[in-house]
Amino acid sequence: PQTIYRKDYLPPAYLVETVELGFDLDPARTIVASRLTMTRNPASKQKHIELYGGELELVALRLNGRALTRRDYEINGHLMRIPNAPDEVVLEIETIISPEKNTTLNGLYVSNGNFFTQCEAEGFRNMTWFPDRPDVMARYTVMLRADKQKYPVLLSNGNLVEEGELPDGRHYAKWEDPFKKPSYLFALVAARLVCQEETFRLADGRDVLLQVWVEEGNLDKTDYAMQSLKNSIRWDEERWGLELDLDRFMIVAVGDFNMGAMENKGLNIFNTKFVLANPRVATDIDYAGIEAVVGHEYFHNWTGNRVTCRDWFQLSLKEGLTVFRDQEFSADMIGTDSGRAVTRIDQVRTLRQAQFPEDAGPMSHPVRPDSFVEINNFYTVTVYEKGAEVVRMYQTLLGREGFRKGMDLYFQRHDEQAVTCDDFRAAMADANGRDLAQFERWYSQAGTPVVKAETRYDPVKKSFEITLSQSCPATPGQPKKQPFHIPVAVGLLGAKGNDLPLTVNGKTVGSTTMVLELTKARQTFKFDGVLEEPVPSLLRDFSAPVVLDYAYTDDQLIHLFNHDSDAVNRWEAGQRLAMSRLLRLTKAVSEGGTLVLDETFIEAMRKVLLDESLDAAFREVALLLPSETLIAEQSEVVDPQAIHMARQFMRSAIGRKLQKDLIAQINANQTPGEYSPDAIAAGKRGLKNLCLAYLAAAFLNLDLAERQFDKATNMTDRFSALTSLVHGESSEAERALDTFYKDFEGEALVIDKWFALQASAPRTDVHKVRELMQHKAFNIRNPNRARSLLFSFCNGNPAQFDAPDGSGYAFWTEQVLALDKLNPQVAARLARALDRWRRYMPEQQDRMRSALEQVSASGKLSNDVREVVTKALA
Ligand code: HT7
Ligand code: ZN
Repeated sequence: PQTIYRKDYLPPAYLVETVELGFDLDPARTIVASRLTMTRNPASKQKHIELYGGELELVALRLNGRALTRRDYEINGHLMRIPNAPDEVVLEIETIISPEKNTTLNGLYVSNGNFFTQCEAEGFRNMTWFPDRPDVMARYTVMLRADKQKYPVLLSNGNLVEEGELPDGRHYAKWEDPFKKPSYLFALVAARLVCQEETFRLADGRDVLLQVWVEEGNLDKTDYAMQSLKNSIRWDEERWGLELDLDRFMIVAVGDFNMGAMENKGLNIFNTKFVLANPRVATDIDYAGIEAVVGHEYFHNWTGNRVTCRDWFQLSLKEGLTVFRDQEFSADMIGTDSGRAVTRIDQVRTLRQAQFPEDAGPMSHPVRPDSFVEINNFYTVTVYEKGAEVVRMYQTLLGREGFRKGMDLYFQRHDEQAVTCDDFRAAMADANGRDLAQFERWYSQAGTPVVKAETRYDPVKKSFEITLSQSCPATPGQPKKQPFHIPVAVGLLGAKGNDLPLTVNGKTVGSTTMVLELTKARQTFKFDGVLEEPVPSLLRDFSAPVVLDYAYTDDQLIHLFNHDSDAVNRWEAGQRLAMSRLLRLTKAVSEGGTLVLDETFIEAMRKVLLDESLDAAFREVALLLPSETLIAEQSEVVDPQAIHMARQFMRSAIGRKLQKDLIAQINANQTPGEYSPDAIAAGKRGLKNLCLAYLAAAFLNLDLAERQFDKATNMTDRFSALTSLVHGESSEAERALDTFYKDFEGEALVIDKWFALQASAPRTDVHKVRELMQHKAFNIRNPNRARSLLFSFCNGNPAQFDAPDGSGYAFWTEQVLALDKLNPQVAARLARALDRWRRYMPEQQDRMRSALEQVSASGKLSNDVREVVTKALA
């Protein structure tokens, strides 16, 4: 397979002004007609037209009215070249495709009898030959024709300009998108669907039509998505001055989808998981996911659609920025400082759980990658979540106002353009008169920087010095790194837990948190007038995506855990206390030592559990232990079974020692009455259900879980209770699983939960997973279902997946190969489960490597999977 390099970027030889598309829709044989008006691009030296095409039957190709023969163009793989074309071109193309055979869900495909498209990144070329690259932006008109009975709803981007009847029971709809867009934002839907719709008034007084389209039985699950859409529109107006630019905005839910959702202009297509919710079927986490993803896709309308990416290396330009925007949206929707803090803690957890390992593994890449084989492999936590952290750092460095000025300038300069991450950085720098040249390294250097802190208190001079030094581990292709521009937010705590005033160079800092700008390999920052020896609170609000190395004592951590005014660092102190113990316990398990958990830790946990001055949501995250993956990342050599046993030991010790308090909190955090997904109620449920889980870990009070399972009136409580019964190995677990299945047999998203819970249960081994694969409800072709069983086992049940006999890896090999034949994008994601194989014990490494080699040796591998396994083995 061919590697594509960022440095090889060339502007397109031809620009496309208008695109007229006609689709005669038929599952077996769809005819796609396209008419492109093109002009030679003065910015290009190339002389030929370049078009990309996938598996297409080419029926006709005409240039300025003349039919082209095979001698008039060359096809090389997926690239067609038409040499010696005139400056002005009208190109007419007719292709035939078979959507029902498209199992990749990339391009035009059929899901449950309906037609949908997915064009990002390069799916458009699976419908017709086209200069399918994001810097070719054109105006689209689309004519859809289909059987009226089977496909009564015909949707595409922009505005509906005409519809009517055709002979033979067919009908048509014509759509026009008034804005220039790249082909990856094209979409069509032809389906039997129903919608919830509403007219909504924008800030400028215009009325727009909002629609949420779903299958008929799901109309009772669209309220929250609609509400989230309205909140998103309002928030984008208020926070950024950005208005909806269309007269109608549609969301369509589909059950077969490779990712979460897609921001097609005016016609967002969503995985049902991020649309459908009512209290009976959706958990608090599902509700939060819907709000975030509806927001995310809507916000792309400006950050991604109006201003798009020049090439796919710039993906984080739209994704990092839009994740940052959806994070801020979710935080603002909660509204309280403590609620914001919990959302921030969740972001930090995701980053550490998924992005740090990626950055330290074989697929490590910069936020703006330099090369790729398959772009679909680069829709990663690095591009998305680390990218969002990079955007957040601009705001930390420039302040909220300065950041807003940068955003305004960005839109002013680049509306309806395809641009780069450098253009974004230039807008931020220019709007604020700042030099952000060094900040570029966040885009170009991979790896998680380590910031080492050393401190010195001088009791005579009353000064406190913080020396920060930075380093960054080598990553593939980048042995040496240059210093980053790192904002390190710090505060100092006095003995009573109060924030001390900060004075630098004789001047009082206006706030008790100060952002230090670390730009060199090593720098010392000095605070004066520090009257007592402080405990430093470093990297407040997780001000940069780095690992902080500071030799905190347990006493200092407990002080921060009890008092830090920065909630993220308060939580962080608890995580550090837990992690040091988990690592010690893991070692003790590996070496056959005795397992003990000190009272100091238990008492710290008890204190936070009982601290009524804290929101339940904060108490929940403060009591959550670092995951097995996180412990593995911090272990010198990974021993998955020891890690699991150590963590289980700690969970059951907490369950036993805090039993009475846990029961009291379960009682104190009931949420009777009508269900609401708001942060306070969700926080209470979260805390209550964590208490239930700790008791279950100690095999205690399972009757509480049983009762909650039987009585619950919402899915959060029902599913949490079921999880506790299964994890607590209750004698009622099987009955509950059966009841749950029967109650929700018709609800695909709930059945996904049913599979996922079993796949990640401590007792589920590979034989059980194979058994579940035989269940009539299992279907490997449906990505949600495949994720719920296969991914949950391979990524979410390490002690069983990494079984010493290698059975998990043999299973993984089989499933990656089976999936690859159907859906390479999904297969490649599963393939990444073995990324960190080099960190395991030698015998385990051998088994993992041989599984990777087996996949790699398969003759018929997609580029997607080939890239992942090749990099893992390199
Ligand atoms: N921008 C969207 C990306 C996406 C996607 C990418 C590859 C294959 C399938 C896909 N579905 C959606 C999603 C987003 O970030 O909003
Ligand atoms: Zn996105």
